[in-house]
Amino acid sequence: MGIHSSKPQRQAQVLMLGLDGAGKTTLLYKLKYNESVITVPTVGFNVEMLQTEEKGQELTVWDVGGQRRMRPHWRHHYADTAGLVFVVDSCDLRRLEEARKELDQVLRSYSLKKTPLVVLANKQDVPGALSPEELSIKLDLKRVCGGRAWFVQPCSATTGMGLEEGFRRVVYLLKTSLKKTKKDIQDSVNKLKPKGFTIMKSGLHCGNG
Ligand code: G3D
Ligand code: MG
Repeated sequence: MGIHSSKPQRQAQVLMLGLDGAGKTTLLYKLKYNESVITVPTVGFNVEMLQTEEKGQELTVWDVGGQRRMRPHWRHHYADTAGLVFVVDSCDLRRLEEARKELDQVLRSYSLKKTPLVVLANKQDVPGALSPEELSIKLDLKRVCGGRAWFVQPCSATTGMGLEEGFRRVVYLLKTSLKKTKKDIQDSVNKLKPKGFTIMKSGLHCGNG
């Protein structure tokens, strides 16, 4: 991931949202260039193409500023969005409720009704970070995700842990019909590369409606 292909076969637009400070810009550039960048609050957006291992599938990832004044602009990106990534700072307990409300609001949009969602439980390198299971409860994912495929991926934008798995998961959900069972999702996770086993260690937090 992160390398441009000369002949992309397929392209999908992924919208990456989350509160300011969640780590969106850091993780985008870690994935793209494997570099740790010093970020400033994103005003407007960053957009990068990511090449995946999935038969030339290319993702255009939009990292839209998460500051309060930027959030009303999120909806301008909904129409063309095939997959949604919501990044959460797993250590910022104080703002989890704010994150939950924003996610709930985003998912209520008619344009995103069936759009699959991957929640990136970021900053897992920090001691005390909430686990994916704790986050799915705090964000009330089973309820707010109704009718869509979703998955929670633990990651760290600083170390790179879990980032590729998270975006591989996006590709998988884009291609998987909602009728697929949890068992199918579990089987596919088992087939992921060894790095993906971190998902298994902490349990599988996903749903299909
Ligand atoms: P945003 O784009 O979602 O607003 P940024 O968030 O990417 O700008 O990151 C906000 C701050 O969180 C940055 O620190 C960044 O280095 C830090 N950060 C991002 N991801 C991680 C992570 O996985 N682990 C840790 N420990 N820190 C992370 P500063 O100090 O520049 O504000
Ligand atoms: Mg940013």
